[in-house]
Amino acid sequence: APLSQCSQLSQSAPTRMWRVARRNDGVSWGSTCPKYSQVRYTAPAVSSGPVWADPEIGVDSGFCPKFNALDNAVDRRSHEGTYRVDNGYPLNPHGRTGITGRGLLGRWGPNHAADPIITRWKRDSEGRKVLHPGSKNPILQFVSIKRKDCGEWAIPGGMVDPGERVSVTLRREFGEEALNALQKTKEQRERLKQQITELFNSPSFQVYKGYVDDPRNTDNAWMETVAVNYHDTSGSSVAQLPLEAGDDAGKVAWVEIDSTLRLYANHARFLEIIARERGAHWE
Ligand code: RP5
Ligand code: MG
Ligand code: MG
Repeated sequence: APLSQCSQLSQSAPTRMWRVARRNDGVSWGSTCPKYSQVRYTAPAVSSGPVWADPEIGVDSGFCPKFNALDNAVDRRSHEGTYRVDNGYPLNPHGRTGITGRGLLGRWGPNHAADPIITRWKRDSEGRKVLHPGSKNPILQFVSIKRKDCGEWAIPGGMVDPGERVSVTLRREFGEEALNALQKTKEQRERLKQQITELFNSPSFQVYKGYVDDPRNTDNAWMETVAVNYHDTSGSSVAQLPLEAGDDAGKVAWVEIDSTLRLYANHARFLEIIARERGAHWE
């Protein structure tokens, strides 16, 4: 299989690790795997001890997290049910990846994210919905960002802070990555907040909740997300927002949704669910 662009995520990580780590469906913990050789890797950015990362597990550090539980403010429960813990180390519920340790991820076990998927109908200059000539279905567009870490286009998602409500993460990450809210003055931020409040308070649709096939996943640390769709029905709220990339996003754009989309991790799958649910063009 061709190496994902995300093999360049970390220069210090051997390329092979990313090739092995790319997908881990089918290699369960129960099956014997004679050729399985592990590489242990924890990125320097993680082992240097930033606030968002756990310490090493063990007697030396005295760090022994409570897995499958709410551990102080850190939620170590999985959306996928109870995961196994082996010798104090949590095991990836989707099986082996070829890497132990945390790689680029901060938390042992599930690393919880939220993905806001903002959609609108594609419209012509008179404001009429544009139908796809093949399927005759209306075409959806969503706000997509180009990730700075690997250059792939993705949903503008981010990590849930300890104790943070997912609904807050969804709005905050959209503000940071698609509206560059972190670089705005307090007054500008307030205005942006007013502009998006209506949309984020409107009826939303939970698209997905669970494991993410993220290239950063290891045997002991993995991404999980809650993806929620907010749809601008009339084209009058976010459709008018001044998109501006910020934080871990290098670019931002309205992108048409169809089966040719190639996105980070399994994000394209989330868009397929939305297209089908809303009766939009897919293929
Ligand atoms: C993906 O990584 C999630 O679906 C979410 O989009 C993203 C969160 O990580 P960062 O963008 O904070 O790196 O697995
Ligand atoms: Mg972010
Ligand atoms: Mg992000």
